[in-house]
Amino acid sequence: MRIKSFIASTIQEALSKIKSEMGESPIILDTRNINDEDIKGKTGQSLVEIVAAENFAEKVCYKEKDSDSGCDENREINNGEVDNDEESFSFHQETDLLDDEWPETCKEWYSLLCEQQVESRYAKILIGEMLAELEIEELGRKDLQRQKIKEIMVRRIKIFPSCHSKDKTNRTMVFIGATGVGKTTTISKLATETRLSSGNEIVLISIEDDCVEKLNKIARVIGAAVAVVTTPQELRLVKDEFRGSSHIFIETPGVSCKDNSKLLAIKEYMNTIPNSEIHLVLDATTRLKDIHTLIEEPLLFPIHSLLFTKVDEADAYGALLNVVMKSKIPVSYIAGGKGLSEDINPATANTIAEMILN
Ligand SMILES: Nc1nc2c(ncn2[C@@H]2O[C@H](COP(=O)(O)OP(=O)(O)OP(=O)(O)O)[C@@H](O)[C@H]2O)c(=O)[nH]1
Ligand SMILES: [Mg+2]
Repeated sequence: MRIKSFIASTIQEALSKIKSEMGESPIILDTRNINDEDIKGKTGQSLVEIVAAENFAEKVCYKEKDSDSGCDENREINNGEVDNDEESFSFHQETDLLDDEWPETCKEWYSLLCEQQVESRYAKILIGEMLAELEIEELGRKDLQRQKIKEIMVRRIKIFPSCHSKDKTNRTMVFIGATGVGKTTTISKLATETRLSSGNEIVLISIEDDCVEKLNKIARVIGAAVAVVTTPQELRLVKDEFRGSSHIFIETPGVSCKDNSKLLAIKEYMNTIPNSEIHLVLDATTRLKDIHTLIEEPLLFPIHSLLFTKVDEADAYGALLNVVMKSKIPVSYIAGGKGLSEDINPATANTIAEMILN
């Protein structure tokens, strides 16, 4: 569906412009006088604005006569399930509205999303889909626009299933990420929560870390075992030794995603513990550009989930969506708080979408 605003000196003039561009029976969505506070024509005369949409039914009939494939294309835009990959978005973008033809409310959504640091191309994708999916009579309703944008975000945000799983045993969770993003704090929170809710045996393992003070402290409080390993072989031995434990939490040394030699060293460790969940810990306060470089290059080993920390300190949450949309990696947990035993929750797509839209 194509919607466009037409401005002219008189209604008749605007209607004739609309008909020449959109055919004999366009759908009129809105009309208004542009008054003194708004813009005026060159000579100062008042203007009228008409927002019109192409009459899709008319277009389909016309296309049916023309070619079958054209009809399929239109049916896909209006009725088809929207595909989840980015190419389908550019399809909508190309065939539907251009940004400067968006209704005013869409421009407001675009600004809000950009303020939240949603990358502009993703904001355009969300709005393009929203326009394509709303019925014509729904287009003027801001509440429905919000609901639709949220729905589209929710479809895009994949959630790591194990964090909601009822089967809470036999998990080996590895936490990888840059220095200071909150790996130890996150392990402390999850270990405490697991211990309190299940009472199961827990082991905290630190790789190549000579200061495990924080882990030791939390282990004493919750009654967990702690081990420090300095070689992949040691890691395998420790893991075997504690194979009866229900949860093994492993902290890796802080690493930048550009530091290939350190990543290779971590990979050696990962090779000795197949079937582990590898969580990439990301600080939600990291600026959009920096967070991108973290996932720009494919890592040397698979990342199973993204885990966001420090949401309590972030002033915008769009970066979460950017990373999720770009990487297509599911999100496991969202943490927000310095406390060692609180403020961590399994992620839901709904929560992330609300964080951005609020
Ligand atoms: N506000 C807030 N602070 C956090 C959060 N998670 C961690 N921190 C703080 O961030 C700092 C670093 O946390 P750590 O857990 O030590 O980070 P790390 O990734 O283990 O750091 P290294 O082991 O040195 O790589 C500490 O001051 C934490 O209190 C969070 O969710 N919110
Ligand atoms: Mg640490």
